[in-house]
Amino acid sequence: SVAADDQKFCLQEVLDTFKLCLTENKEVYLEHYVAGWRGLVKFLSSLGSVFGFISKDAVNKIKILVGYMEGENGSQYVTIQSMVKYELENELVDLTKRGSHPESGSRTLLRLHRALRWLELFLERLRTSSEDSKTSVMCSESYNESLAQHHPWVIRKTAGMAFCVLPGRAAFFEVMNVGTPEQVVAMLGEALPLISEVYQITEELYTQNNMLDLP
Ligand code: 1PW
Repeated sequence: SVAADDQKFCLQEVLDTFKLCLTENKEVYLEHYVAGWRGLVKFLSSLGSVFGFISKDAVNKIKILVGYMEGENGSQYVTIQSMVKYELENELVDLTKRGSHPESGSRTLLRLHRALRWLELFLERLRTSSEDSKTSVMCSESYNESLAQHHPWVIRKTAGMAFCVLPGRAAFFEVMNVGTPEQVVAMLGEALPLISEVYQITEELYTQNNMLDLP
């Protein structure tokens, strides 16, 4: 049961891992970024099985990145910055169309990066929502403003159906396991600037290297 589970889910812990992401000179540790995503996936699965298809892709992408981190060139995969530099210098990235490197770390991380923007927008809506706000509406608005632009029709359709069965705001706050709604709002207020900073730094890196549209 959930109560017997010693690693009972708490969204605070997940968002805290994003705090660990930034190095002194504002690079992003891949290890903690991936750990943050592991937690988010756990959170998604606690929302119900309909989110299985969403988590499945994220899990797959996490696996790809961990494979590189634990692989023979793992020392190049310490930060997102070092990963991108290494993969570009060694021509390990398909830049314009799919070729011999369909699962580069750089293109894999870009997918999670785009999804992180969705999360940021969604949590911000949740933070500022009122008691009668609908999670399904907040979720689909955030999605349409961000990730949806990168998804084909079939995925947009499926995601839309999953949003419809999201638990209501009160149940949602409970699943987060942070405390009262006021405490959730406070926690989100602390966590969001961190997620936002990680997002911005990654976005800048990909912009500078002209890599926002990796196939
Ligand atoms: C309640 C808040 C939840 C925030 C977590 C967000 C997880 C988003 C994952 C969406 C995945 C939808 C299904 C997968 C689609 C893939 O095709 C797509 N992946 C992503 C992460 O957008 C693109 O990856 P691909 O096909 O180019 O390897």
